Amino acid sequence: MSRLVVVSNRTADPRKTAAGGLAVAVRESLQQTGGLWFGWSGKIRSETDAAAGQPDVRVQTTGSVTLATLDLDQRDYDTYYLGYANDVLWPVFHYRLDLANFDVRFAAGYRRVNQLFARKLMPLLRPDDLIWVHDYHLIPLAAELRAMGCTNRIGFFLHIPMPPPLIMAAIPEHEWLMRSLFAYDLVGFQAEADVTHFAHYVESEAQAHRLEPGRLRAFQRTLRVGAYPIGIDVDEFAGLAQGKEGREMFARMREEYSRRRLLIGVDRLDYSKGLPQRVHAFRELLAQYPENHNSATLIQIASPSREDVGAYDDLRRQMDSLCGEINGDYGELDWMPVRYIHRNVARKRLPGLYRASRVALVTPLRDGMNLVAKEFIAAQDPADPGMLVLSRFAGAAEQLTDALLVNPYDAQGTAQAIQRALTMPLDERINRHTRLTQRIREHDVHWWCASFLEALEHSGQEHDS
Ligand code: ADQ
Repeated sequence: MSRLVVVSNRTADPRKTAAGGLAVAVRESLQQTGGLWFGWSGKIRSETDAAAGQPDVRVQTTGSVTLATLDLDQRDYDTYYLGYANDVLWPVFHYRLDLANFDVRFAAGYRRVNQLFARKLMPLLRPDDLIWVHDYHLIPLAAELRAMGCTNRIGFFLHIPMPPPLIMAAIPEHEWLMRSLFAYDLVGFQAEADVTHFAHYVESEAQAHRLEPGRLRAFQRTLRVGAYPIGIDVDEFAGLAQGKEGREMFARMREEYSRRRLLIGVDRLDYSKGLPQRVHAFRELLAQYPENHNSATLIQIASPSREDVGAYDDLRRQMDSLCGEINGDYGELDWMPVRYIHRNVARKRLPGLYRASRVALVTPLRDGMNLVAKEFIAAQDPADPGMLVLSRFAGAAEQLTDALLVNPYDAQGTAQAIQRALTMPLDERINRHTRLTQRIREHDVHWWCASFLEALEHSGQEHDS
C-alpha cells in the first residue's frame, strides 16, 4: 500500500486532541495508514535566520507519523498567509467581495510560498507516495510539484465553499488558480453545490467538457472531481459526552440553568459564521415570543481567530456591543439573555455543553461544511434530544435535511424556527434525531478519508500536455 503524504498549511502534534476540523480529519487519515505530514510550523523566522538563506525542514517521527515542518519569514507570513489566504481567498470563497483586499504583492507571496513548499517537499517524496493536499492555502502546490518533475498521484480537498463563477472571477488571478487545480488527479469538495460551481466555472471560462459524471476535461488535462462531505468520528464524540469532563459539564450546566432553556452556539469568531445575524435573530425571538423572557438563554462561545486580520477586530467590537445591548434591554437581575464568551472551550467539555442545550444555532452565512452541527447531533441523549437550527448556506445542510433549515439573513424567519425548535414535541425530536444520526454515521470521518483516498488511488491523470 502506498504511503500517505498529507500537506496542509499548518501541522499539529498527531498525539494531541486537535481542536480544528482539518486537524481532526488529518490526524484521522494519517493514523489509519501512517505517513508524512508536511506544513508550516506556525513559527516566524528571525531576520538573521532569514538572511542566512532557505529555511530548513524539521523532521520528527512519533509512532507511525512523521511530521515535517518549516518556518516562514515575516514577509511570507504577511503576504501568503495574512494577505492572499486570509484577505483574498477566504473572503471571496465565502462570497464576501466587500472584505477582500486584492494586492499583487499578496499573490506573489502566495506563489512564492507554494514554490517553497514544493521545493522542500520534493526530496522527501517516494515514487509511490499518495499525496493529499488540503485547502485554499495550497491550490497551486501540485502545479509547482509537477513543474519540478513530480509524477505521484496528488489529490486536493477544499474545506471551504467553492463560489459561483462570477464571484470567483473577481480574483485577479482566478484563471491561474483554477488552471492550477488541473495539475491534481482528484479535486474534492464538501458539497454537490461546490462541484456544480467549479464545473460551471471551467465550462464558462475554460471551455471544459464534462466527460462521464465526475470527470472534467480542460487545459489539455482530465480531472476527476467529486463531493466528499467531511464528517466527524461519531463514536469518539459520543464517547466524550460520557467521559468524566463531558458528564461534569453536563451536570453543571443542567444545575446552573435548571429553570432556563439553553441555546448554544460554538464557532470561531469569523464573519462567515453569521454571529451578529444570530444575535439579531435571538433578539427577534425575545421580541416575538415573550414567553421566552426569563427563560431562553443563548450561550455563544466564539474562539479567538485570526486576530491580526482587520475584519476580525470589527466583528469582535460588533459582537460586544450587540450582546451588551440585548442584555441591557431584556436582562433581569437574575437572568441574562446572552452569555457571550470569547474563548475556546476544551474539546472534552464540549459534548456536555451540547447535551445540556435544547437547541443549537449553527447559522453561518456560508460554510464549507460545519462540524459543530454534526458534533451537536452526536452528543445528544437519543431519548430526549436537542434540536438543530441550521443555515441552509452551510455545506452540512445538503445532508442534514432533518434539521430546521433557515436563511440566516432573515432574522424573523430564523426566530420562528428557533421557537419551533424550543417547542417541538418529544416524538418529533426523536424522529428527526434518529434520521440525523443515521446521516452523520453514514458519512463519518472514516468514510470521508477512505472514500477520498480510494478515489485518488484509482484516478490516473492523463498527462498529455
Ligand atoms: P472551521 O471554519 O474551523 O473549519 P468547523 O467545521 O465548524 O469550522 O470546525 C470547527 C471545529 O473547531 C469543530 O470541531 C468545533 O468543535 C471546534 N470549535 C469551534 N469553535 C470552538 C470553540 N469556541 N471552542 C472549542 N472548539 C471550537 C473549516 C471550514 C468548515 C469545515 C471544516 C472541516 O470552514 O466549513 O467544516 O474546515 O472541513
